[in-house]
Amino acid sequence: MIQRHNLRINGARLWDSLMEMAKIGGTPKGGCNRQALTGEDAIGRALFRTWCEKEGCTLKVDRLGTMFARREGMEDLPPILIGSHLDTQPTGGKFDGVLGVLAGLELIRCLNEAGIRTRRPIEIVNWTNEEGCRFAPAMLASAVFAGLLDEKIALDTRDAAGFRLGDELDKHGQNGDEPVGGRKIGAYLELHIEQGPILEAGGYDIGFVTSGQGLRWYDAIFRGFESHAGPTPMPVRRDALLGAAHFIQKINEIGLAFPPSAVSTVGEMQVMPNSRNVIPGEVKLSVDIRHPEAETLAAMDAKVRQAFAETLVASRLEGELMDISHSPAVPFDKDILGIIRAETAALGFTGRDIVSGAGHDAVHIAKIVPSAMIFTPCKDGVSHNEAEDILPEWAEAGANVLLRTALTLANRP
Ligand code: HGY
Ligand code: MN
Ligand code: MN
Repeated sequence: MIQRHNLRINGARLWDSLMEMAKIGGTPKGGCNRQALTGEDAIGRALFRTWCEKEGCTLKVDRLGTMFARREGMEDLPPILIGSHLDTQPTGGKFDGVLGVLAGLELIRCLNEAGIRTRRPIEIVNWTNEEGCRFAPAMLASAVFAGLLDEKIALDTRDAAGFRLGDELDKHGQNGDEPVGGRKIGAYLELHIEQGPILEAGGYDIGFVTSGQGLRWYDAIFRGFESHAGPTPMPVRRDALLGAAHFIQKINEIGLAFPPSAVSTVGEMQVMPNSRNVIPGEVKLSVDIRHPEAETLAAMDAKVRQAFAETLVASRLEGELMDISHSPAVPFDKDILGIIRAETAALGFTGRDIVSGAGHDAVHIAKIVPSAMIFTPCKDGVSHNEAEDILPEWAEAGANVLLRTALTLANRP
């Protein structure tokens, strides 16, 4: 039997699996459109299931469709969960989320080849609806698993076309009967691309993710008065889109007001009736603000509410500002971080501490289970873009650190 310290993942096999999965929902520009609980997502899930069952894993699926591929341990102890998400943005990349799920699968393949049995069971997880682009909020299933979001609210969430998440689970045969959460877990590990420029720019192989930054999502609705673009005099107009434009400018100013870490984004907007010769009567848009510190995020939140109120008055509009989600900043487990740092050094890789700018399922799971994340660099820091790309050696390095960290955790009493 190969000794633990000589164990390495098969980088070529991991890369092949990543490229195979990337074909599902593949876009002409080389990205992926495999949005949560679409037909493409169902095909990707089926491929993941086939690969896991080929490795002798038993698949459990919970009521929100999250998949757990279990490899039994020698003792019936709470499992080590390793995973991320297979769903993508509409113009997503090949690696966001997918790297973490398939590196977990590669870890199982590697243990099977080496004939290594761990004390604890290991489960590879594919969390449903991490991205939040189709069904808000993001990290929806892991939030319910962690007891942070009500399961029924999650199932009743609708996408922009009005499709209900629970119905989409049924339609694509993705609903399971396992309870969502409520069971003991030993630890959670998530390998993910950084989705920012720091590691590549610094020439680091690995990111030691110390915490996930806090984020708040809102929906804002502005209501004015639809009328003819020709005869309606400018002074009497109540133009919802003009008010929204002022608000978007204010949201950007809030992101700039707390340098260097604050960020703010308006990513979605629907204009009604969206006709070129009708003054827009209603506009609905999304707001995403983030910061690593709770008190600064709170200050940004207050400014969002103030900007909204001021916009309604200045533009003579009505409207609502709705809270969609609040994921507080969360520190990851220091003990596991220590193992990640040690294994990185033992493998001869370089690494540095980093705060996650993006949200991840680990951010929610860390609230109930000792959790940690491992980052790999990504080219030019680009993600949530079809050009997202990594080097195979980055994937291999990250997966080897994941393997050895998982082995340590899975052999603890
Ligand atoms: O929004 C995020 O940070 C993640 O990609 N869901
Ligand atoms: Mn992700
Ligand atoms: Mn993402």
